[in-house]
Amino acid sequence: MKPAVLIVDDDPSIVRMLEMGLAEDYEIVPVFEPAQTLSVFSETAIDLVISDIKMPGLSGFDVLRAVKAANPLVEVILLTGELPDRSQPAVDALQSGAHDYLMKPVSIRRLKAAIHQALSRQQQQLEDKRKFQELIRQANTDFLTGLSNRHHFQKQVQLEFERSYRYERSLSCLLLDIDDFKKVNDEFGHCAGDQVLQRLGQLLGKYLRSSDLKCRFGGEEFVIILPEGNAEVASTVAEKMRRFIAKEAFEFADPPLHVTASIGMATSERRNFSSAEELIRAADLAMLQAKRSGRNCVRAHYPGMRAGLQDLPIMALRR
Ligand code: GH3
Ligand code: MG
Ligand code: MG
Repeated sequence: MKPAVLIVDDDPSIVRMLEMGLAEDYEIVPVFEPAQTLSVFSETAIDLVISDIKMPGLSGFDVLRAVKAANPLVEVILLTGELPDRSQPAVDALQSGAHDYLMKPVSIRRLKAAIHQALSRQQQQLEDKRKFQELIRQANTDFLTGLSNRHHFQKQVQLEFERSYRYERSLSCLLLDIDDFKKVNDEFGHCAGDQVLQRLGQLLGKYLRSSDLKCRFGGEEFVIILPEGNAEVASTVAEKMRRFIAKEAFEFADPPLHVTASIGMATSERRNFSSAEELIRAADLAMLQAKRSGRNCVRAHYPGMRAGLQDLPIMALRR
């Protein structure tokens, strides 16, 4: 597909002349009425703009500013026929962010070279942007499960917690720990264990809402934040998760292996927790309670729970 080039000049003969010279290589969008430039630009996918500087009602600099505000990656080449001071308009144009500045009469060869260079620069910038976004994605993602890693999650959960705290909205946290996972590794090998973690990550991605935060918190632990989720919602989601995990069959074993998970949940409402860390800690305590209750079950945190567990050291509960 040819790149789309918008050409605007109040002199129709110039627009026609440039269109003829460039039509072989580019999809030309001619604008004869400068006032229509911005509406045409916003309604059409344009890769590059060529604009006269001096036009009635709208200058080339106005076009440049509007184009860059709408999409900084679209390059603009300015043209002018004025000659009183040859260098000043060029300096102004380039300082304002134009890719290039050409004097009339325009040489088509020179213009083609400028367009080629502008589009190459645009491609390079797009590629840099894509690589940068990919790096950010990788830095935020757990490579095995594709969920948020702990570092990224910590930032996300702060924001969600602050929002819920400020507006006194509910927010629930589920902490899920796979039961007897060490045995899976011991019996079927570490790669099989990795497959289990990977599949559970996919299941969480599939069954939970995109607005829920999903994180691989540690080795075989996952944490989920349900924004706007009250205790009832949390309990429904946790039970649904517990069931779909237990149902999943892992075919690397014969007969297929089933794993289970213990889930702890805690709900922040009416400012009962003062930080995200406290909320997660409460869900962790509830998860340990689920382990104590025989595993493969869901337990909710309640205000006195910490005291109830004090007689047993946490490490002992974790086995
Ligand atoms: P519990 O029911 O009490 O949670 O028992 P558990 O065996 O699941 O818990 P434990 O904490 O004793 O063992 C966790 C195991 O998870 C040990 C560790 O080797 C394994 N693990 C942690 N991270 C990974 C990983 O990335 N891949 C694999 N395959 N195993 C992992
Ligand atoms: Mg664990
Ligand atoms: Mg475990």
